[in-house]
Amino acid sequence: MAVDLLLGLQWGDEGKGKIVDVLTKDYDIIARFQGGPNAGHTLEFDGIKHVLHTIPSGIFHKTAMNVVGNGVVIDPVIFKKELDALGKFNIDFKSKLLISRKAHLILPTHRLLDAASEASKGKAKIGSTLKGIGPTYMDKTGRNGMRIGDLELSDWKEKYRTLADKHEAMIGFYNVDIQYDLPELETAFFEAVEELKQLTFIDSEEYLYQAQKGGKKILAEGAQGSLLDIDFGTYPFVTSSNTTAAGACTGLGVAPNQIGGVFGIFKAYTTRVGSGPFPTELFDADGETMGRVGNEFGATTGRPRRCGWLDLVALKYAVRVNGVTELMMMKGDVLSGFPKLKVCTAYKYKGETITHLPYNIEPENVTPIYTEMDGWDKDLTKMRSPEEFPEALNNYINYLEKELEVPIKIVSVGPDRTQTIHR
Ligand code: 2SA
Ligand code: MG
Repeated sequence: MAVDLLLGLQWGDEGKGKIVDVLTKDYDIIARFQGGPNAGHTLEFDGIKHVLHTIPSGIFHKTAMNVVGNGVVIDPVIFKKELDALGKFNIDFKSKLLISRKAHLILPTHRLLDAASEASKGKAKIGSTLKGIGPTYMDKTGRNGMRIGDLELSDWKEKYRTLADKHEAMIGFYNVDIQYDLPELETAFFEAVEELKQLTFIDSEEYLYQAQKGGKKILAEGAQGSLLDIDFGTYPFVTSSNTTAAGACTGLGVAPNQIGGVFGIFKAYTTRVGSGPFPTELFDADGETMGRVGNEFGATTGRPRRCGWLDLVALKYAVRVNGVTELMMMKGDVLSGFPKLKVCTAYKYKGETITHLPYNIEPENVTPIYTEMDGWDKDLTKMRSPEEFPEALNNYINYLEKELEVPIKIVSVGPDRTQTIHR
């Protein structure tokens, strides 16, 4: 059985959590392969909204196993909070959640380093979620990190102390005013580690290999989006992991020839949270409407998300980098009521019209060129089949399919599980 992938094609918040939750009934295992508590995956069903950060979005289903892969970075303190929230809903996470020994640990000092780095950059800051993501991946690639498997060793606290002391010295180098009480942070950390140790640690690449060989269906769940990829995103305004399809191979130990479907999720418009270039960003009433109707606030930090029209130049790039085989369009319902919709089909770049994503997409280098389409005013949120779609929505979908050369198989018309239409 091949491993299917589900990935965000924009700057994150496309609705991956919702779709994984919807698809889980068809899978035996859901596996996260990168990112960590910077992610905010929102799921809604039975009138309740759940937000997951590190735990895979298959956790609410009875039978599916959920694997936190080696490519993920884990903050025990946030993880414990997630577990506590699941406990309140009587979710038996102990038997359904497995953690890779090779996943890296976010220490309290990683969070402090993230804050110090951001403070030192002033206006040029990345706009990170301040969860310690960058410093933790730096320690991973710098070969200094601590992994989940270390917690099984008797000397892990010494290893912790050495690394945390080094971090403290580094914080000093930034020369910024960061207030913190490390002993207090460490008390919470050590407590949370004890809770984490109650869970099952595994060699996840071996587990997934055997599962796959035994005919189990596996879905890899991406976090953030393709334009935040450390290599292919809008560097340096990116996250510190590979959010694109290749990241699933390195973040789970799945071989490239074992990848099956690549499901790419995008919003019918575009959002971005944090700093960095965003060619189709709107600063007018239309952008404000998208943010308000779409309830565009960071699921982890609560920050308002920047909003703009759909950018086909960027979307085509993401479709190619990931090898997307099926598309899923989210939040079409938010566009109801716009008389005209714009889609960016090319950029004006250094006096030329180009249709690929160039190295520099800052506003001074790139001006979007739009195609205008008719909007629709019908409320989509109660619709349950494509036959009910207004003609203008069908035109929008058909146009995107033709441009992207990939079928749009799911259209989501609201946050709830039931508001998911298969085509
Ligand atoms: P980081 O924290 O080092 O990964 O931040 C680096 C950049 O990546 C962006 N980023 C995100 N963008 C969208 N959604 C994310 N998750 C949360 C959500 C974000 C939130 O689901 O809403 O609540 O603010 C996410 N995580 C990281 C980040 O904004 C930086 O631009
Ligand atoms: Mg999110």
